[in-house]
Amino acid sequence: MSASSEKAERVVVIGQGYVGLPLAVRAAEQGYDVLGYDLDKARIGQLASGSSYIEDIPDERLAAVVASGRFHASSDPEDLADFDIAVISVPTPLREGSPDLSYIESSAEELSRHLRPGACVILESTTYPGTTEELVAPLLEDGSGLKAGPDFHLGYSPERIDPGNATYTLETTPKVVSGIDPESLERVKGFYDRIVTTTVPVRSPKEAELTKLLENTFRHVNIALVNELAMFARDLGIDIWEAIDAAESKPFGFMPFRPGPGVGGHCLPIDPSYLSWRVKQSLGQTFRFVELANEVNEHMPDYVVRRLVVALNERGLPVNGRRILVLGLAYKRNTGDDRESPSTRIIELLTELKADVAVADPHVDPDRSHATATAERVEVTADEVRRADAVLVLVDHDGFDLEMVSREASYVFDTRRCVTGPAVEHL
Ligand code: SAJ
Repeated sequence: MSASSEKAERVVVIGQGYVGLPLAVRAAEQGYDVLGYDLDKARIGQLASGSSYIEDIPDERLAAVVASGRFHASSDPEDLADFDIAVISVPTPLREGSPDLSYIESSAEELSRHLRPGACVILESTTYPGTTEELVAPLLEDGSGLKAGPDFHLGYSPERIDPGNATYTLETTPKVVSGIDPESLERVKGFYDRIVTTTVPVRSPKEAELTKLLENTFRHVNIALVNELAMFARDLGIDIWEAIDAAESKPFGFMPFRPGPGVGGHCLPIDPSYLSWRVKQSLGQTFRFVELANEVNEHMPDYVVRRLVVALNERGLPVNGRRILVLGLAYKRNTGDDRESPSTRIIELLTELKADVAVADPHVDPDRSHATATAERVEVTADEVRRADAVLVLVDHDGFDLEMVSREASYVFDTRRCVTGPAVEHL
């Protein structure tokens, strides 16, 4: 279909976050008539004015599709009417350790009121295998009186957005696609073939749902492996960092992961638990790798604090009243996202020990921080470093002047092996 000759297909993308907005903008650029839908009215206002709050979408790209008339933003559910293709890209958090699919449910219910014969619904949110067919399909059918398959297409395609990754973008990252029947798969694949370079069809939504969880559980388990190994290697007097660097020289059969202060972000601390929950709920079995990985990774903040306490104790300094300069609030380097960041737990623990905690992170906007722990926010100056009894490096942001830190600090505990010097200890 040429964009000029026939009426553009209408696409609605529910959820305009780090997944939904790039998809909506790309679809508009590819000639679809796109509605970016989100409940957050402030976000909608920003989008309508061409102001992007997602680092992967610069204002210029957003403003161009707004000006083209192919992208509109709305929080009014009535604007979901007449869609040909609807994509659900809403959060799937954990609530007390169990999946919370309430955003998917409300999105499906909203869509069902506007679902027409021949339309297509695609779920992108990360969730346990079975969600598309056992939860979303019935909600769409109940609200519309239509039948998934014969009356409308339905499929699942996991998101693989890595915020800030300039190499692997939405367009250049292969996209796994699926449908509840061959016609749905063909329709879902056809949509993404216009959005990304490579699509990867699988036999059903369950395989696609599991693919995403496998990808992130693989990382979570391997990070836990090196975290547990780091603790043992320390007690055995072995440099784990050097061993990992050496193992990385193996050109096949090895993939390096490195120890850290814990695992944060919106993916790894959450996605694997969707898998273990499903196994428990459906089979009554315990997914031991996930449970163990959670246990090890969640223990790292306690381990980091204990190492710091011991180091201060060796210098005759009780933690109580000590000035600790924490470098890094974000969950990983060069990002401003501090969701589930281990830094939060570490700051809480140090505060409970009555340390005088100061935090520096140029990437994390204090007004948008999710950190529950309150601590003084400072710049990383030589004065602040000299004033501290210990500098605790939790995130290896490129913007930190680590040469100065190494030169001026009386003691540094570096959990990312990004600082060297006589006063520096590594995790
Ligand atoms: N981490 C370690 N050691 C490692 C790698 C990560 O401690 O060797 C920690 C990080 O510091 C962070 C957490 O784990 O706190 C998660 O790090 P991550 O590198 O997995 O980053 P995420 O959570 O942003 O993962 C995303 C994922 N992308 C999607 O789910 C679409 C993941 O699949 C990507 O592989 C990853 O980005 C990436 O490669 O950047």
